[in-house]
Amino acid sequence: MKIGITCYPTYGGSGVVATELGKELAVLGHEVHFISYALPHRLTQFVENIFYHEVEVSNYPLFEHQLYSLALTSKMLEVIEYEQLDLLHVHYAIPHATSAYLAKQILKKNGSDIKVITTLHGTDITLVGLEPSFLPLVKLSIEESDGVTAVSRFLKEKTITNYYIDKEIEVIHNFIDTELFKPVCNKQFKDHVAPNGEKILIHTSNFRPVKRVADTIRILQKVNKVIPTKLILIGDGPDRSECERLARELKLEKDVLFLGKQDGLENLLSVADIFLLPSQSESFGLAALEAMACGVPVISSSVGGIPELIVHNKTGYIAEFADVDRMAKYALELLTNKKKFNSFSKNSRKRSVEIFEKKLIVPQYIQYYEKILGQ
Ligand code: GMT
Repeated sequence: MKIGITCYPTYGGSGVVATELGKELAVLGHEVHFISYALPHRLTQFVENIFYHEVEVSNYPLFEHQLYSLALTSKMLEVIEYEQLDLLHVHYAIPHATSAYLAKQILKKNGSDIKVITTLHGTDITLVGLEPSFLPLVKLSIEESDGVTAVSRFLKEKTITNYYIDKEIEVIHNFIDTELFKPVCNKQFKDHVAPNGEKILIHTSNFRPVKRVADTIRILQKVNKVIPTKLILIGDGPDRSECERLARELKLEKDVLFLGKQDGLENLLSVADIFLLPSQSESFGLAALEAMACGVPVISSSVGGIPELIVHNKTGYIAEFADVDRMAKYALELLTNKKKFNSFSKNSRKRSVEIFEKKLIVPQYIQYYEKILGQ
């Protein structure tokens, strides 16, 4: 197949899923054309069968705001026509599904067509998409897609109820390369973070309010009173300064390491004892899956699609959203019970390999492509 993929090229779960999917499709012999405003950050080296088409946006002085969505439609049309694409797979509804819808309409006018598949990832449905300025467009673009997938059962239900959409939505969970993300020994990094053998908590995200990163610092404060513990925070975003301030205010600045954006997470996650995900909303939790594949148990809030990933009391613990006391209690339970910790760590790795390995999930996308192309 010749597949066009549009996604956000920056850090963020939807871009990671789209890029890893494209890479695996290419390995399986398909031709993949990425269409975006920058090279996706996980596309780090040359891969045969993968092509990148950059969207150029006009800077015409009359336009106070850049018209990216429209420029994207034009680039989609160009790539569909010249590369003879079979289908266009867009990740994150806003604005990608709308740009694809427009491209499809233009093709129709010219007596041609392209199958469009939209994958819903999370905040495009649960947060931004609900804003009055986006809602009608998101609804239309989903309804007019030839196929729609969601990354969890939770997200599928939310889409149907929030947007009154009467359409089949296929659930295809996030996936992970368990040969890349696996338990590794990184003694140098571990000694750097915890020179006196302290326990290690870790969290990775884009520091948006929805992630509640400050909760991870409050959990550390409680755990640290019982067991010497460090907290590694990876990523950057709007809440980072506030979190740095909180760490100083709680006199934890020596125990919280802000690493900023990092590549090569697979070499860092394994040093941790527990991954924290206290999000307010989370359609799946790819970051937690990455940790689980590295054998790191996860303590998270009980929101969104997280219970589809984490099995309470087996691979980790799930607590009420914002219940920092309980999350700290769970962390202490794991950090003080070696047998339980080892079992949770083993179960986490096993679950990632047996259910969410990319070799199991990517074929679900291929089957879905074939189904939509056959309609
Ligand atoms: O919140 C993020 O980290 C980014 C966001 C995105 O769409 O780029 O992530 C969403 O998509 C991921 C991949 O499908 C999911 O694993 C995340 O749970 C989801 N984030 C939220 O729902 C908040």
